[in-house]
Amino acid sequence: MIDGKKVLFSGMQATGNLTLGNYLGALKNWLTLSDEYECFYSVVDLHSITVRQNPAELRKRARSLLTLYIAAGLDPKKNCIYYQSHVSGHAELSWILSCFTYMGELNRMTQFKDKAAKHADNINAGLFTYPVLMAADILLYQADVVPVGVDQMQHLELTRNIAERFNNIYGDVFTVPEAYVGKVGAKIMSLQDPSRKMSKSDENPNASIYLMDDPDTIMRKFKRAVTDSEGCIRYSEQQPGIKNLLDIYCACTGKTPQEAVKEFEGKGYGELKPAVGEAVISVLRPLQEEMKRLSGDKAYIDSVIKENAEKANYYAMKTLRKVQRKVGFPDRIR
Ligand code: ATP
Ligand code: LTN
Repeated sequence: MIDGKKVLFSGMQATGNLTLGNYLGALKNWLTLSDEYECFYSVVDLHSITVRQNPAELRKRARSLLTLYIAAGLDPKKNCIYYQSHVSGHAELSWILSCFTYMGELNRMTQFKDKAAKHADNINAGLFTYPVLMAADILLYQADVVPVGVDQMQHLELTRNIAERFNNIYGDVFTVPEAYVGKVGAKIMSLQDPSRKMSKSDENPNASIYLMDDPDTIMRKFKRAVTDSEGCIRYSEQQPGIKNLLDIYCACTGKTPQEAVKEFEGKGYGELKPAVGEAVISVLRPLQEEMKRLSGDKAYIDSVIKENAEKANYYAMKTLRKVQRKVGFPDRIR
């Protein structure tokens, strides 16, 4: 609890260009939760280097992601928006927690298996212990709730297990967090292969809508989206391509799948696809305009970075000092 409010933590990696999946699965929920909770939204750059990065590129993307959080509507006066690398407590707590995490647990993580297969030439220890760092992110702020897409549920479950294990040994140190997965848009699929999630690291640019895509590109990608030969519009697992388009449509318009199916009754894919495109374009337009405006305001963004890193450090240190005492590290002499 901070000032009588429950705490929320979430983060995104500054790797690749953000997709509509990131927006609908994560960012959009962050906005609706931001009044109710004391929020920490991090650009998790420590996580990014688990795969090889170009330094200049990473710095640029990290800044643009931080700006995007604000452009999406998160007020940095109310929400703590900061770079993970500016708060050393993340790495310090991660080390401690890694001594309370079993190899067997990490071996089961599907994201590690996927990423290891994708980056077979660089299966580093950081990629393996990535979920421990994520647990540290969350537990450092004593977060009650963590909004994520469904793909992160396994990491959240591990975080809870680590927190409970630690608490069982040392008493009530950590708040055990709950995941928050939004009802719509929790898993947006690739436009080219609806059996895979839309991912910013997909090599095929037509598979994903990027948040900065212009309206023509968005429309073109939807028109090319892979569907099926059934020809009718139903919300069913048997038609994953159409279901995905309806999910996107609903997440952007606030309609329910039933309402959407009714709206397109008797219509063909040729009508559904541009309607989805239009819905996405209207959601992204204000975001893109705000992004352009904020990117030009260097002094403002710099001030957000500085002030919020201080705020994050304050809360992070409070937890870290407590944990260090509990495990038996010597007190500092002042
Ligand atoms: P990559 O595919 O490169 O591993 P990513 O697109 O999954 O990256 P992350 O930074 O790992 O992006 O995820 C940021 C947030 O967006 C997470 O909460 C994740 O659950 C959510 N998210 C990512 N992709 C989707 C998707 N297709 N649908 C819904 N939510 C998603
Ligand atoms: N692992 C997450 C990003 C992430 C995160 C977090 C999300 C790192 N730390 C803490 C929520 C809370 C991902 O790959 N999407």
